[in-house]
Amino acid sequence: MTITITAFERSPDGGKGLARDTRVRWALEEAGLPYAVRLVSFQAMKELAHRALHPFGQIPTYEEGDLVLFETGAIVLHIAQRHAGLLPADADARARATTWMFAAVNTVEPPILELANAVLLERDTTWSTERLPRVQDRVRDRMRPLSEFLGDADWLDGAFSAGDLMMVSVLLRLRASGILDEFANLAAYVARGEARSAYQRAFAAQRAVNTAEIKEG
Ligand code: GTB
Repeated sequence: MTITITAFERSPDGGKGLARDTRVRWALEEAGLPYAVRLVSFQAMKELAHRALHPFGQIPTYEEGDLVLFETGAIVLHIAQRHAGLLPADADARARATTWMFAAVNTVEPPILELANAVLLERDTTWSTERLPRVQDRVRDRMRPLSEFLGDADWLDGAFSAGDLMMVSVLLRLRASGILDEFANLAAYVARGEARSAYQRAFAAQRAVNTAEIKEG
């Protein structure tokens, strides 16, 4: 059955792979699944046709026959539960890998998003300079224990899993701030994720979209 995802017609990051379709592409590549991509403009995302797929008018979405999903955590979990390569066979290890997926989107990603918003949207405010260090420290408050937990292991819980895929995807957004490099083992962990051939294919696919010449008309 054909899998179709949606992605930005043109990502604001110009192809750095930070938009969330990259993590879905990565999961599909890890699972060896072919997929199609429907590109949507910011305007189209807010129209009824897209909101029938995504109530909040965002990307990515995931269609597989009659099944329509949104939320990258749910999409990656769906892929991982039905295809080999992203979750361990042992039931307890599967539960732990799923826990790391939730930790990535629920515990680690929120302060990283807060930081991105502070930098992108609040720079012109009078209180930005005062607030920014506090927001950065809230990110460090998550990075420190994560770094301690990972230690010198390659992945969070044994072999690479969907938990690592989500965590690396979340941490990638932190690179530009310099905070990722304050934690050498986490920077190396992210680099290990990016070095995977499945990630490379996912990254190249989204980059091709975002660096292609814009067609007129
Ligand atoms: N929790 C949802 C999920 O995980 O699927 C969040 C989905 C989401 O935030 N989607 C964003 C979106 O559609 C794109 S990824 N935004 C448009 C809107 O809300 O109107 C977020 C994103 C956008 C741009 C960059 N960038 O340029 O660096 C990075 C990440």
